[in-house]
This record gives sequence, C-alpha cells and structure tokens, in this order.
Amino acid sequence: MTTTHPPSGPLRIGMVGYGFMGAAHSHAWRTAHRFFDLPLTPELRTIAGRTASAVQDAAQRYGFAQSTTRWQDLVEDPEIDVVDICTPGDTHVEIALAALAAGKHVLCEKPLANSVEDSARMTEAAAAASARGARSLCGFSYRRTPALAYARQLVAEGAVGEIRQIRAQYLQDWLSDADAPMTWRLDKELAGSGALGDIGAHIIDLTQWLSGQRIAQVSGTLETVVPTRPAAGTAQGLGGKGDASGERQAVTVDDVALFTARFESGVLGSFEATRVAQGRKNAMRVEINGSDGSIAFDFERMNELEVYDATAAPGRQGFTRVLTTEPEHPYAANWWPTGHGLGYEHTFTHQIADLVTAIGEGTDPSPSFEEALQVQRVLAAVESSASDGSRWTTTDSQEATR
Ligand code: SOE
Repeated sequence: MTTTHPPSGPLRIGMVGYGFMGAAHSHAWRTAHRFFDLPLTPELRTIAGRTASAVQDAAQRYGFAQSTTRWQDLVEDPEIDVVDICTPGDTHVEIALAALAAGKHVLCEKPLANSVEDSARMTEAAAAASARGARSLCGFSYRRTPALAYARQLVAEGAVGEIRQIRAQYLQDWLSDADAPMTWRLDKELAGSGALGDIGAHIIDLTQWLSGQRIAQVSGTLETVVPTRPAAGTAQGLGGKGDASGERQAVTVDDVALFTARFESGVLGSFEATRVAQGRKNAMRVEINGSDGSIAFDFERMNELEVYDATAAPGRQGFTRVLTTEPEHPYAANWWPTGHGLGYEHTFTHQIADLVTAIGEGTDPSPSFEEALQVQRVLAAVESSASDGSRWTTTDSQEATR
C-alpha cells in the first residue's frame, strides 16, 4: 500500500496507550504545529486502550475525537495516517508490523521492542514501508533537547577534538521505597528489562548519537535491589500505591544496571542506570572528554550545557555554563525569549515537529528503527554479559558471597 498526503492537509493520528507517554505524546501532537511551521496539521482522531472507561477518559483529557479498546481499529481505519505506539515494549512488534503493512506512519516508544529479534523484524518492515512512503521513528526524545542537539553540533565540528572517554548516568529514585508497588516496568514479560532498557536505552542511544560511534563491546552487571514489591493497586505507573492485600510479587527485572563499553573507535565508556538513586529524580547525565575539551550535561538542568575548552588561553580555562535558549540553539528560536527555558515536554514537541516535517517532505526521520535496533543489540549484550558471573574477581581467598 502506498502512503501519500495532500500538501498542507491534516495528518490524522491514532495512538495506542494512554499512560505517561500517551500524555507526553498527545501534548506534542497538540502543540507542534502551533510553534513550528509544519507541512501537515496533526489531528487527534482515535486513541486505543484496553479498558473502555479509562480510554474514554483519556480521549477526552488528551483531545482525541474517539476511543476504542481495539488497537486494530487504528490499523484498519483508512482515516488514520499515523499510529503512535505508547504501550509497554511487549506489544510494540505486533502493532508496528500491522501498522506498517497497512501503510501507516509509525512512531514507537523506546526501547523499540523487548528483543533483538523483534526489533530486527520491525526494522525490516520499516525499510520496506519506507519504499512505499511510510515513515517510522523510535521515541528517543532526549536527542531533541536543545542542549544535547547543540552538544552534538559541537562534537561534530571538533570542539572537543579527538574523543578520549565517554561517561553516562541515568539516575532516578522512584523505586527507592521497597513498598512502591509492582508496575509493568518491573515485569520482564512486559518491559523486557528494568532500569537497563527503560532508562539505560536513552544513554546508550545518546552517547552513540553524540559521538557518531556505535558501541561494539560491553561488560555489565545487573542487580535487583528490591526482590519483591506489593501487588499493584489501582494507580499503576510511576509511584502508584499498592493494594490492601499485603501480597508481594517477585520483581523480575533489574533496579540497577552498570556496564563499561568499548565504542567502535576503541574509546571506553562507563554507564550507570538506576531507579533507586535516592534524591536523583531524572538525572540523565552525559559527559564526553576529548583532546581539546569536554562537554557535560545533566537533564535536571536541561537548559544548560557545560563546555570546557582546553585550547583557551592558560589561566582562562574552565567549564562554561552555556544557557541553550539562544536563537542559535536548536529548536530554541521557536519558543520564548532568551533565558526563559524549556521543559521535558518540549523534547516531545520537537520530536513530533521533526516527524511531521519528514512525512511532509517524504524523508526518513531519525532515530530510525535501525538505530533503535542497534540500541537493542547493546541492551542484549549487557544482559548476556551480566548473566555470566565469571567476570567478578574476589579481593581475597574467600569465594564471592553473591
Ligand atoms: C521512567 O523511567 C521514564 O518514564 C522512562 O520510561 C522515560 O523514557 C523517560 O523519559 C522518563 O522516565
């Protein structure tokens, strides 16, 4: 099926899922064309979810014209142009394959799927669909933070010189409380992995994108710090409340992922992803050290990029705090006067603006499913490495106790 659009016509959106990502994506679909000149105007048509009353509420709250309990309705509806997948990772492959085969454009949340095999199937289908005019994008939204998009420009133009070392952390603490209840993010069958895939995927994608280099080798450790949690209550998602039964269920994913990586150039990277870093709310940090300087970023200060220029005059060297709200910084000119700052939700609006522009221009947006497949390969390699306990060397003659 060939996918075409009348110029400047509507782009009719179908969404599957209505949780945190459904809310963030819906906000972006509603706002992108009001702040960016886009070739097509998104229209929120149908949202799909398993629970009729909940998805009807979501349709009203997010601004969709109608709701359904069958995601297949979006695929079968000729009045839907885009299928936006905002569900847990175990459902991505089935929905994406069906939508691509039906000629829909597909935006799929990260990680792309729960396995390399499923990600590869999605990538193959996306390539075939592209030849028929259907575009696909994986939702690594942090790339569209102005400070990080600017950091990539700096690295690409040689501002840090030859890259010597890369380090990245993604620190959250919403699971620090041992009685925080079960949620789909803690179930391997649904989420694929824990901190590793949920937030580690972001820093894997970002460091490869910023450096222009793929990760070739890893050595990692995964740890489930809190092995059981109260059964989920009514409020699912981040920080919901447990039910009154007192029953505890097994957590089947990691709370902490630590790994070292060797990029294809041989550069070493160190990575940490955790959801029990008490006090760290959404501290997604990346630092790149080069022969001529460094860049450093922390999402908890998302409008700032720290830049160190080792070529500056001796005595004048030091990290400079660049406030990335100037018109010269990516996306910033479309918003507020300098210094007024942007938020987490703006990265999703930028993502939608770039996707709609690509659809209108007939080009393939990035990150592609193939780029997301590479992230999946790194996730799988870390899991494989962590499953081999032989890496640990004891510091004395005693056998390791864990
Ligand atoms: C939870 O850890 C989460 O919602 C991730 O799933 C998102 O990808 C990230 O943007 C914010 O934190």
